[in-house]
Order: sequence, then structure tokens, then C-alpha cells
Amino acid sequence: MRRLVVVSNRVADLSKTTQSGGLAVGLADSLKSRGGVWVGWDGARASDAEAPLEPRTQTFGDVTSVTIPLTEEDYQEYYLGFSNSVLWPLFHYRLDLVEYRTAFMEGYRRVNAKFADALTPLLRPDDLVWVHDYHLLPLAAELRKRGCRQRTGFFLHIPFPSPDILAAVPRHRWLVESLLEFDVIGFQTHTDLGNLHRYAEDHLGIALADESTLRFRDRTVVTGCFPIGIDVDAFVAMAETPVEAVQIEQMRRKILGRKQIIGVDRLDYTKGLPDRLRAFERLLELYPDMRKTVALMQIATPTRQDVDAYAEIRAELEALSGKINGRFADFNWTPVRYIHRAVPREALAALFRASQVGFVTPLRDGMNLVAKEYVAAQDPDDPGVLVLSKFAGAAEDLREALIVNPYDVDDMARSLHRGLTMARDERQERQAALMRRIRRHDAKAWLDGFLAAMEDDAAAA
Ligand code: ADQ
Repeated sequence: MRRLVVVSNRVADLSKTTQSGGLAVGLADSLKSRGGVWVGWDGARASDAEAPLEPRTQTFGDVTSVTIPLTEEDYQEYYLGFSNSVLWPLFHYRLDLVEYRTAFMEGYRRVNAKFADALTPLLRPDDLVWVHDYHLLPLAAELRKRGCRQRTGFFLHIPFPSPDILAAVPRHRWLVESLLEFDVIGFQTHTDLGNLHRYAEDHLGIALADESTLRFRDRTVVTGCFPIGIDVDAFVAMAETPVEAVQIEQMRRKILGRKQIIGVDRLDYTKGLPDRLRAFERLLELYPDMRKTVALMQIATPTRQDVDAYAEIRAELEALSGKINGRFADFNWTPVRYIHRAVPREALAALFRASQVGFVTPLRDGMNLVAKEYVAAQDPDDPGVLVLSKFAGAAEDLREALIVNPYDVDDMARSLHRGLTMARDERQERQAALMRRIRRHDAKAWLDGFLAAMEDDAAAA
């Protein structure tokens, strides 16, 4: 079996041997079974007094982690700048939030070169190099410049935008040409894959050789759709394990005849949180009988707080939840519970199971694993209903969810009502179909599918 080298912006904590499912764990398990290396930024900045200046190597059994320190300038330009103030908003169709500066682009190139410098001496001829996400689009091009000929693959976790949106970023042609230096390029959905193909055709004049391959600079580039998934059995087991605090709360709601809608997200402007809260407010307006019989629990983990747009969305949400509670709350009922922190995965799984609606309404999302986790957590005898945005990658597959337009507050309010009042038979039918889908496209299928494409050198002839 060929050695696997995983490269991503951050390296997962490989010292934890028992974790409950999740993408990082799946990748780490693959590395452990084949032996391999995981390379990424260590999260420190070289201006921090004790940060090391050289890559640091640590070994955990057959797996080595190599972490690369960044300087304060790298952090500002590559991470906060080009990655999270240009590519992230642009790839999520938020042109209004793109803040482009030439220095950001330079920092992005510099850090990709730094990653390539750290990687090159580590590589063996037969290695498979699997690179993850938008921080590292030009990495294969940098590796090729250094003479590396290993087989390389790239997986994009976020959406790939349509060509006219992509064309809004300066040097877009360079970005896509750099991306095409990978041997295998994987996306979450057929929409994303189609967008790359259209860009290649319209902007680079490259026609598809067949439905999944392109010829670029005398090489064959394999492109494909590899929808990411979860470790379903691990999540089911976690959801079936009682968490006392959640159980007590659930019993209280049962006695009072109250239902719960749950939302769980990183606090990100792509997740559609303000309109989600407005949709809940609209539910209470349109259906007065829902007042005092349902509450919304929104858990939003803080992320990227150094980017201005994230501080703004936080303030907006706090104001909105306060406004809704001020308008509708009673001495014995709080309509919105807004929790601005991370919650342990065991508690999350139990909360999903105890909630009658999973409310997942991103404005754009590569896949959205919360939607799949909500499905996995349900009790098959009395399942809840998933209300899902049509702009989440997950909606391409999870067709038995109630699919909504996250920009249409009334549509979402009506779907919430439908979910909360749906008969058990229909809920069970939808749940069974959704479970089949998340099992078909689980974490293992994603890993095996992508690795098989990378190992298929014949396609590179
Ligand atoms: P994210 O944007 O982070 O991922 P998502 O796919 O929903 O979005 O994954 C989030 C994960 O974090 C889930 O496992 C969830 O349970 C967990 N999580 C979220 N909020 C939490 C909280 N408050 N406490 C604890 N855990 C929390 C990016 C892309 C997605 C793509 C994934 C994987 O943006 O579109 O699905 O990568 O490719």
C-alpha cells in the first residue's frame, strides 16, 4: 500500500486515539492503517515568543505530523487575508464581503511556497499526496516547480463558484491553472464539478476529454464528485447514549407538551443565521398556536473572530434573539435559546435526538455535516424532521428533507410548521430514506472513493 501524505491548513490532534467519528478521525485512521504523514500549520505565529521557526516533527506510531509555523504577516495575509477575506466569501457567493489586497495574494503564494519547501524533502517517490481545501489551491504547482512528481490529489470542502463569480477575483486564471496541476480534483457536488468544467471551457478553452477528465499541459487531470459524509454508526451510538442534563430537559418539555427546533453551526455569515431566526419569529407570527409550544435552540460556535465580518454577524444575532425574546417570551417560556460556544459532541448528539426539527439553512455550504448528524441521531420510532436549505451541498442528496429557500423567511416558517405537525408515518418514511442516503455516502465511502481515484495511475497515462 502506498504511503499517504495529507496536507491541510491545520493538522488534527493525532495524540487522541479515541475520538467519536468526524472527518479528522477518518483521515487519521486512514493514515494509521497505511502509515503516513500529516502536514499543516501549527496554529502558532512566529512573533509569539515560544513559537518554533522550523517545521516540527512528531511521531505517533506509524504516523508523523509535521507542523509549519507562520509569521504574523503570513497569518494576516495568507490566513485572515486571502483565504478568509477573499476565497471564503467569494466561493460562498458573497462578493459584497470580499476584501482583496495585492499583499493578500502575495502572502498566499508565499505560504504555499513555504508548505512546498517543507514537504519536498519529506516525500518518497511512491507517495500519494492528498491536499485539502481552499488555503492550498496552488500547492501542486509549487511542488511541481520543485521537481516533485508524486501523484497529487486535491479535495475542496467548500463550494466551487460559477465562472462569472470566480472571475471577480484578480488572478483567477492563475488560481485555476494552478489547481489543474493536481492529478485528481474532487468536489462535494455535481454543481461544483460542473462549475470547474465550465470555467475550463469558457476561460481556458479546455474541452472535457470525457465526462470526468481534462487534458491540461499534456497531462490528464481527473475530476470528480466525492460527497463527504459522517461515521454513521459512531454517531448513532453516541446519540443513543443518554446525557443526563439533556434527558431532564426533555422530560420537562414532554410534561409541558413543548417541542424543540435545533440549529448548530460555526458562527459564520454563510450559515444563514439571521434569516433562520427571522423564520422562527415568522412561525410564531403566522401560527399563534405555536407560541409556548415550541422553542428554538441555536448553538453557534465562535470562529475567525479576527475577521470583521464575524464580529458583525455575532452582534446581529445577539440583537435578533434578544428582540424575538423581548417580543414573545413569557415568564415560563423562552422562545430562543442562543448559545455562543462549542458544545461537546456527546451532548450535541443527544440534543439532536431530543429535537423535533433540525433546522439547517446555510446560504451556501460545501456539504454541511450537521444535516447528516441530525439524521443519524434520530430515534427511528419517533424521528424528527430535517428542514434543509437548497443551497447546502447536502441537499443534492438528502431529498427527503423538507427543502427550503434560505432567503425566503415565509417559506422557512411554513416548512417549520409542516415539520412540527407532520404525522409519525411520514416522518418515519422520510427518516428511513435519509438514513439510507447518509449510509451510502458516509465518511468511509468518501475516503475510499477519493483514495481509489488517486491510486488509479492508469488514468494518468
Ligand atoms: P463547516 O463549515 O465547519 O465545514 P459542517 O459541515 O457543518 O460545517 O461541519 C461542522 C462540524 O462541526 C460538525 O461536525 C458539527 O457537529 C460541528 N459543530 C458545529 N458547531 C458546533 C458546536 N457549537 N459545538 C460543537 N460542534 C460543533 C466545512 C464546509 C462544509 C463541509 C465540511 C466538511 O464549510 O460545507 O461539509 O467542511 O467537508
